[in-house]
Amino acid sequence: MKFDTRAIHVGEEPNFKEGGMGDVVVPIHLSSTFARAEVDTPTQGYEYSRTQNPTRKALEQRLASLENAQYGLAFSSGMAAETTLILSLLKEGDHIIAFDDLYGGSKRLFNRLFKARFNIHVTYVDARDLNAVQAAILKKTKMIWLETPTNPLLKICDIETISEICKKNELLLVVDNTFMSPYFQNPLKWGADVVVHSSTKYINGHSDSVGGSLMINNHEIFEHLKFMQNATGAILSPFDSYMVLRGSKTLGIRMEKHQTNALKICEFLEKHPKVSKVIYPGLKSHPEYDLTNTQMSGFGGMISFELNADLHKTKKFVESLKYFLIAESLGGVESLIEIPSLMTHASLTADDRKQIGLSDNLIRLSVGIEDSEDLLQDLDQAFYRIDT
Ligand code: P1T
Repeated sequence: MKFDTRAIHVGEEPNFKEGGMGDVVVPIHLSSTFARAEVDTPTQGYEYSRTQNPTRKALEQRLASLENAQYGLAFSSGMAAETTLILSLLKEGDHIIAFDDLYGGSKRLFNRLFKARFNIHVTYVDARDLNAVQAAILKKTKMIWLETPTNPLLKICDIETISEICKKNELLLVVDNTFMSPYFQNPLKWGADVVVHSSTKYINGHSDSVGGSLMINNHEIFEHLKFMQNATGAILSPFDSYMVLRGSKTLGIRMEKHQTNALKICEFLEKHPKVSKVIYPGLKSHPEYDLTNTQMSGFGGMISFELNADLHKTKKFVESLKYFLIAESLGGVESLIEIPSLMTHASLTADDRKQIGLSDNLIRLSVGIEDSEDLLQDLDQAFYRIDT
């Protein structure tokens, strides 16, 4: 089955047996517990909804299939997936090497919870520099954590080569694939052990459900994570599982349109005299453009850029837009705009931001699937308002 077929059918095969009605869409199983006819025999394997739920199970099969993984697990948010993953696989005193540019919330979790309370230290490196990755390995290092492209600077690192470093040093490789979605990149294929997604973003795609997921090939790791998903309990609800099943059906066509629109917007921004810098993986000016073409099958819908203007005028530009809504999050059908230093990455210190090259007036766009002409016109009129 190809991607678009899997996105529609896997996990939602009609059930003609076991009292099934042949539903074309999986029902929302709200029951928190499942009665059994005999003490020793859970009905169809279901006992209690935290442990397993039919709607969530359908989604977990879908998620695994989209990432070409053996197993998928659905959580109540991307952060819940990350927390469960680290609590499951690491212990006090372990060490993580992470890409220096990550979603601000992930850094907050690492620094304020795992480092501060569990003595799990993180060394942040520019993972584009393989020597820096290698040099950061300590005796107690257990895991390398990457985003590629990163949030919000869209830095890209070589998953396959880093996975070789991991294998040689017996480290686990985790890749947060939220920005590309499983449609444009499959990190397991390049040697990652676990893929993380905030399904709040492209996978659901409609800005109406918060969720996260883990996709895995290794049976032992899966069994351990599944045990911890139940033990710690940060599961995705049946209703949200249904929402994500529904949203994920159009992931392929949405990603294509996000990308087409993003390319048109980049072309416009690159030529604009009021723009000083455009970062997008699909631009030849992107420093890792060659790697982009081997590791990913597309470039996605996220653009970061800077204006020839101070923060005051940058805010004015952002506030003058009509269709680009000022909001955190990304990957929905509607276009969103934000200033990471003031919003998604405000939890980083000014020094941290400076070190990774995140300027105060960087603008991040999540390009939606509206008509590109409307989006371009909207940007155009906002440029005129900067100086008025
Ligand atoms: O918001 P949540 O579903 O908990 O996912 C967290 C998360 C994890 N990984 C990446 C790469 C992310 O971008 C996020 C969430 N990011 C935003 C809300 C944002 O606007 O960047």
